[in-house]
Amino acid sequence: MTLPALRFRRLLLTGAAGGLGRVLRPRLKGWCETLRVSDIAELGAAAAGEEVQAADLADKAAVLALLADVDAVVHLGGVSTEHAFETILPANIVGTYHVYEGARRAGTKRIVFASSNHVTGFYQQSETITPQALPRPDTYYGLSKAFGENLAQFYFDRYGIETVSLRIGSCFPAPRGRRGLSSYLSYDDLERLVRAALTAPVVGHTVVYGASANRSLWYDNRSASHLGYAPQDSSEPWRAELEREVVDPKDPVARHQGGAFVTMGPFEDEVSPAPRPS
Ligand code: NAI
Ligand code: 15L
Repeated sequence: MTLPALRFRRLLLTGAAGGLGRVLRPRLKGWCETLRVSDIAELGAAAAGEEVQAADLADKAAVLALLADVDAVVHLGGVSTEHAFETILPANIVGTYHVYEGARRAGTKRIVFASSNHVTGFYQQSETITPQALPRPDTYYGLSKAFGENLAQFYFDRYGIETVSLRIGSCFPAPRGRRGLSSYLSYDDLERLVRAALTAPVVGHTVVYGASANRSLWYDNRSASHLGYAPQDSSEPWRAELEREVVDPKDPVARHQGGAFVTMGPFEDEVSPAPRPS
């Protein structure tokens, strides 16, 4: 893949120990002089051109220190599936606020925020939606991502910090289940999307769905065409296999874009801390 010209002095990648963080960590390195990687989970040793800086997103002082001298952020860190509100709150809501406050104080110009398709998970799979559709979060997790998007809008309107909020579909090595025929995002298309989000000249606060060029898409991304994101992969190679999966069309999991998330929880009695990647 052709990389953009080197543009950044220091890029920060949060959630660098997670599934997508591990995919992006080596790919982002070529786009900056220094890549600062952060997580609460083990990150391993710093490679050439890297700085490793552990931080709990809920710890304000640690996150403010994380943003020092950072030009742009790829913010992936946080709880990435449904949990009790008490688990989501510190990592995703308070934590994302800390990232934006750190960016404001450090003069950081742009943030690429890993939002989620679960901001709009209660739309039907029969509907095609745009990033401007009214949010219909399917979980506390989806609500926390809607908050992050609102935070991004506020920090742009008030302080001029630009954000691209990526409503990522399902980004794994291969689609998982029939729903993945529509929601699948390949790792290479994720890289293309993040590169476009970081390098498009003017983005204000742009919301875009993160999916590959799947034949059966639920998303109309035309309002984000200024990003220049052009997916090159699709879920088509898995179609025959995934279409063998039997689904009950009356099942809410099969009817809604959010899939299984629409029936998850509640997890009131959960006492465990934020999950770690396996
Ligand atoms: P992941 O769960 O593998 O990685 C998230 C990382 O955040 C983990 O390494 C975890 O240790 C870290 N983290 C959690 N709480 C933290 C805290 N309090 N302080 C610091 N770090 C903390 O998730 P994945 O799949 O890599 O996703 C990355 C981001 O993209 C997440 O924000 C997720 O919500 C979002 N996303 C991912 C999708 C996917 O298909 N993989 C789809 C939609 C959104
Ligand atoms: C997400 O937001 C999650 O982070 C990811 O683990 C998947 O569940 C994905 O959505 C999905 O909808 O497939």
